[in-house]
Amino acid sequence: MKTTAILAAMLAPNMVFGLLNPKMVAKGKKYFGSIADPNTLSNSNVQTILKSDFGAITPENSMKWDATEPSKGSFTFTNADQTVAFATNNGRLIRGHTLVWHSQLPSWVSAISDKDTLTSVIKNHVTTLMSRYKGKIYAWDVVNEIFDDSGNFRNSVFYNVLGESFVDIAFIAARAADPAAKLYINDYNLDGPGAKINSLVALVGRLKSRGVPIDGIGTQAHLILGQVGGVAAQLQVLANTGLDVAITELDIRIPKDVTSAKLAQQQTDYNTVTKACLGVSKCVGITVWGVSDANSWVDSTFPTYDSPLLWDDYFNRKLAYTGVDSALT
Ligand code: 9MR
Repeated sequence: MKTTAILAAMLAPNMVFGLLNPKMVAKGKKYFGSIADPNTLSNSNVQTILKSDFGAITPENSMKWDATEPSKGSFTFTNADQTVAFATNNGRLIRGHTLVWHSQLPSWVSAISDKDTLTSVIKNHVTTLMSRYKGKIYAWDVVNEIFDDSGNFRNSVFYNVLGESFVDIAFIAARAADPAAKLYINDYNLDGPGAKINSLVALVGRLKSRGVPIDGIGTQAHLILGQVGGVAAQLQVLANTGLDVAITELDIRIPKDVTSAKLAQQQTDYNTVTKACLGVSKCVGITVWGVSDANSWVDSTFPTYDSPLLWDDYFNRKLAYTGVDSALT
């Protein structure tokens, strides 16, 4: 190979010696992960990058209630099976996401008003999903986003019909279905002090005192450029419960227009967040919520923001990637 060809190969976007995951593992953590589902796995760049840099996969949508039990007792696993097969065939850990969540919830569940019916529906949903993938899932997000930003239980069918006991019901069923899986509560806006993180920590205390099986707290970390300074301290607050903690859905969105100065700030921010997990012994790993800026929920949900991930729209590594890499090196 000519020198120029060697240089070109070294600068190629997906060079094999990227390897964020092995570097994370060398730091004593379990994984550096990302998301996938058949719609993104169909892109060969996504597969290449998942294989080169990521050690854990969270199915982005395929394990949610609307995808798996669209009508009562009738389960569909086509997409979830494909994602699990990709992960296990490549030796990746899997974070199951998510069992009890007010969103992407079929209307037949929201219509339930009777305690016994809802209890058996939750148990059956949790048990069916976890049994299907028993032994293959490292951790499950058992309940997701159950608090509003004021720290009150969110207005959902689960809380409205069952009160706080829906959490106990879900976790107890989860432990019975797959005793080896780590069981998580997961939420967003836990990146700064306030009512929401206080409520979550207080609930974890009550669950532990009632003997409800729970292993971890996931902080989603959907962050905004330049506003990541609270992550390390809050991660430690969560770890002080004694549970494992994980950053489960990391992205750092940039207010438009994207400039080279903002991309450099994003590099700093990703470096800061990565170091936050490294600095908390209970933090087991980081999952980034997407591979490329071409496939991010941010585009449709926050149209005035852009470019939240580590690879750009064309699957070139961004400065953000270097921000993670340098924290791990
Ligand atoms: O990334 C997911 C997107 O494709 C879906 O349309 C959306 C629907 O609610 O959910 C997104 O993922 C969410 C995750 O499951 C829970 N935390 C917030 C994530 C971003 O909305």
